[in-house]
Amino acid sequence: MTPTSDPSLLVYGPRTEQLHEPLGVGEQHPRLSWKLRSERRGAAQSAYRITAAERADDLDASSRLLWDSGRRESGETLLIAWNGAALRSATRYHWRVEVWDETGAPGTPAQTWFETGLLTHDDWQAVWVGRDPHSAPPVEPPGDEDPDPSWGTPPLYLRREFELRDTPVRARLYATARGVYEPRLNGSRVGDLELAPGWTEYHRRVQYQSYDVTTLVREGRNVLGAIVAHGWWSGHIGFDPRRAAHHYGSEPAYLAQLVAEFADGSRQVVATDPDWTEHPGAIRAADLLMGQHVDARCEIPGWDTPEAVAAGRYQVAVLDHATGPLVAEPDPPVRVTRGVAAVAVRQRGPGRYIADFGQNLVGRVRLTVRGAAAGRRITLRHAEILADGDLYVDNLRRARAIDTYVTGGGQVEFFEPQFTFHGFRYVEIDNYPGDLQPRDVMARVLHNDVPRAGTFECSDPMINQLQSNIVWGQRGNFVAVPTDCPQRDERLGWLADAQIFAPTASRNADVSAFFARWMRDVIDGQDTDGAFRDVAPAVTIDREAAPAWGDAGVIIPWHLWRIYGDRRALRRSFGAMTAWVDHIRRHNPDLRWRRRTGNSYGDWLQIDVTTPRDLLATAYFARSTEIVVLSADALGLPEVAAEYRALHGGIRSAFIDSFVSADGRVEGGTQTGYLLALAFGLLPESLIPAAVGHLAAEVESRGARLTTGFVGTALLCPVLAEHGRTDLAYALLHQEEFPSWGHSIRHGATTIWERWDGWTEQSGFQSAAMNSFNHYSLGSVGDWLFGRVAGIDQTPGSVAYRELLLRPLPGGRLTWARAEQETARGRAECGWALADGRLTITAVVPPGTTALLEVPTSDPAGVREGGEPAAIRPGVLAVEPADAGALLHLASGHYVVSAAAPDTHTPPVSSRPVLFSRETS
Ligand code: RAM
Repeated sequence: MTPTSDPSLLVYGPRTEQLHEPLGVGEQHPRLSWKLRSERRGAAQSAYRITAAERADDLDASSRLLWDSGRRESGETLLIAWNGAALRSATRYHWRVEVWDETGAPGTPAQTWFETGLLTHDDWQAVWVGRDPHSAPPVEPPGDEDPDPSWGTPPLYLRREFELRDTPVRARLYATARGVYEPRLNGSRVGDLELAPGWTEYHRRVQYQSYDVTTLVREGRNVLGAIVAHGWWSGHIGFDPRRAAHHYGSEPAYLAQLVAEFADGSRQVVATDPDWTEHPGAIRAADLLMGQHVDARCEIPGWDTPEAVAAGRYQVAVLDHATGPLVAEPDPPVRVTRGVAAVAVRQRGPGRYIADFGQNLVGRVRLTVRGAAAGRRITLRHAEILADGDLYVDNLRRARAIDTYVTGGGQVEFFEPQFTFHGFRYVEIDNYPGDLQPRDVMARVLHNDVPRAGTFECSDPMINQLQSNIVWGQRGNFVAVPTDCPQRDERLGWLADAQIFAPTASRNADVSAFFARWMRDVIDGQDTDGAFRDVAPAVTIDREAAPAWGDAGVIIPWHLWRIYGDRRALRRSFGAMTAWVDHIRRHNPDLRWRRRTGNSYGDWLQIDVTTPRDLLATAYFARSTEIVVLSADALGLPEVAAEYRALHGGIRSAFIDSFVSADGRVEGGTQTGYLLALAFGLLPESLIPAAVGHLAAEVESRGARLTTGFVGTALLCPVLAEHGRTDLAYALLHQEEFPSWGHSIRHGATTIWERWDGWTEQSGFQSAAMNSFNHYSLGSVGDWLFGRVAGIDQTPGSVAYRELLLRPLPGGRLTWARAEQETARGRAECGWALADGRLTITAVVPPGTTALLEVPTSDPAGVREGGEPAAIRPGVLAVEPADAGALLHLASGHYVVSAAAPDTHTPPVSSRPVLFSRETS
């Protein structure tokens, strides 16, 4: 913590297109970013230089550089577009960034690389191959009951033998599937990706993956293979009882291209072509929702090696020659990121056990079986919850979530399905041979492997559990797309869920590339009238999106700009954003959004009340329009901004006329009604205090209980705290009586429930028709934990945390709280602790950024930093008195501020309200 311990400016975390050392970049002008670290106060980058070359050694040889930006006098560190020589396909590029600090001294540089994928259509020689319907039917497994035929045909085991004339110096595999696939090479699995190629709007884009296979190929005979299952392409998706055939295709297919490069620079390409064969293997059936059925007796040993016997193979059919539309996967893929051991295993009958992992999670189980005779059929059923000691599976609806393993007779056998996933805390294992030991059953957790970005903790264990539930909910629902739930027959990319949770998601992880990629699916789903769909990829629901759902198409690009500085995402989405707002305007010329509201879900899963739908809709119409104004300004389109600014003014007036009365009451009188009006700036200034009073009275009249659903909950604590009712915000946060976050935790929740009344003492389980125990939406309070309770936020005009707003909020029963946040520019931290009548705040402000730190204290004149009066300390640029404390302007660096504790009953410092609507001011 000593300010001078590391005087230098250090570059870390260099990334290309938001990713660390990506292998298959598909952009012609990828964007380069880095972060800065220094403990010296006021440290900042004053200049940078980027150099790039094809070989790392060439970075020092100026004649060999592909790009030399030269020294640029700039503090910019984010998303600088490649401006060097045109990029070639399948090529590695090394780049280095050197920086100079604000004194002109050089900092510590960083070096990294990226590799391009196949950048043009002509690079592809591969064709789509799949099962030939005219070839012989697959061999039936010996003496086994058939897997459920509704799961579709068995996965394809594809293989192709090839000869390499030499050992390559470099080999890459580019592969994808209409379905989900596991690539194989010479008997090994290639890479560690799961459920590739993910789920996109397949008619528009199929993602391919890039793998480094240099160490897996060899001179002479090789076998390239893959196992391909239905996945999202042709398996069950959503609640549509028909298989996905009705959305995409009926049978899976595969496309791959291996490029081997030899020392002399020559290349050899092996691609999917008519010479591939397919045969049935041990996986008899696999479906994302239903489960996986494996019969180990059907495994053909070494099928993906040159040594395998040739019997029982069929020639593939070439499905078509057109390869498009293939795009490089632009975001972190799905991986298994951890294993969770069983905390308890209980026997429930002969050979029947239930294992408890102590955590509701998403993935699958790895089971070890010892010494079983061949042909023993073991089933694994999954559930989030127990009822009377047995699995409660009613809430899975049509998702069966059953895996079956028929033993092959080995000494020790391992079973782990790879083409399905389940949401569960418990697994029931039936017909297990012998005693099931906890070490023989392990949960494997999978999700898009987005880098962890933040931590939050505080003195209240219940709130720490809430934060853990939020993080686990995020993990389990970031599987290919941001899903609503991971367990039942749904798992769709619901737009409202995503937009409501995005601010929290970006606290916990770097979701920049993940959301930018998904936004393309959101836009692909937009119809010619400008309407988005409720879900993306768009399946099942064929109507225009509802208020707060479709608005995600506007809110998320704006969020990517604000949090990550992703101007390109904003620019690429801007046309779709205005088209959405125009669509609402066109059908609602009186500027009250009442027509074309799709399924109009209102404040979804609100409790005991009904917030008027047209109020909610009109509030979102205003909010989306306001974001279009802000975005137009950010993109330098003043005329567009002016047009939508006028529209926004009109909607605001219409809202006030229709829904706000002269005494500050908002129609319906619900918490969410007030929250929307206050958060989105839809009240005349003079009526704000009265409206806050009505809102507070509503909450108090219920004994500090909430009534909010998906939409209102995100705003609840932020709005109350912003308007001086920290007491109520904390009372809601600490609440343990129904309905509250605490209620679910008191009843054992380890993830966020879909509904406040998912289970209650009074009524038991909610209707199984819709009752998920792992839905992140009501976890949207996480953004407030980071941004206000611990206090890491940014000022209204700031982009990518260039100007931090540190606002620790002592209150409730907390004695301390702290958060760390890897921002796009570097690590920020804010924490506070109350002890002996003093408040101590620790703050870390990344180089090149500044901070406004609000110090809530009863003695603003006595604020100290590092033990001395704050005003005389280096890095403290100014100290200003504020309402109930002091405001410190800080340069970058690490600080320890202390002050007399705040008066418990005074509202906190309110220097600059940062609610959404204030972004415009
Ligand atoms: C439910 C989903 C989702 C919600 C929609 C309206 O089925 O789980 O969370 O957005 O309904």
